[in-house]
Amino acid sequence: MNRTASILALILALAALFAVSAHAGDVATLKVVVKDNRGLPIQDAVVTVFPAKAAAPPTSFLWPSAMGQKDLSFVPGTLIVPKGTRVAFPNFDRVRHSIYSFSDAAKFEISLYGRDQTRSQGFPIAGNVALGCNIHDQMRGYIKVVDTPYAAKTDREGRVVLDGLPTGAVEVRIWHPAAMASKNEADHDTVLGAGLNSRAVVLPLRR
Ligand SMILES: [Cu+2]
Repeated sequence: MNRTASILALILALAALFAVSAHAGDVATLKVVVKDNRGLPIQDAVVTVFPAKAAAPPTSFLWPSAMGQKDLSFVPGTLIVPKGTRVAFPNFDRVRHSIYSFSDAAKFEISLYGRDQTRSQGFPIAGNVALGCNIHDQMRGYIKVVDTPYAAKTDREGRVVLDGLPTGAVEVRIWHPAAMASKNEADHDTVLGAGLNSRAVVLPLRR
């Protein structure tokens, strides 16, 4: 390799390195651990993140947009879907169910339907939907209809990790059906730096 070619190769290598680091500098990962006021982890809290510069709404998430009924329970119990999604309600039980919601984000009632049948319902408005069954009073399910691509629910350790966020100011909202907050949702403003950001949040619950 002659001298000019070596210098050119060095410049190209530096340019590539700069491009990688500049790109990494724009991306944040947010880890949130949600605990109640007794210090116990909260499972199935929904964490949504809203950057100052609004992100394009999501079209889908990695999990299916379905809320089954199995052993007289809604499964998965808490479901996150993008605004505008049609959610399937497959019935895996031997008995019939009749699902309803009185919530502002979606008022509907699905008449009785039986085993191995399914019904679906559209959710065009972002918000919180509480599901019930006309036959089984104890059945409770929740659908969180979101208009941000940054959304996930906490695991058994109360933990959630959201990747691919922009750096800078964001609003973090944490929702749980028993949260003692307006509309069961607490808001936290924070600023994300490049790479991993960890936040611990206390969300008091009604017990
Ligand atoms: Cu039922």
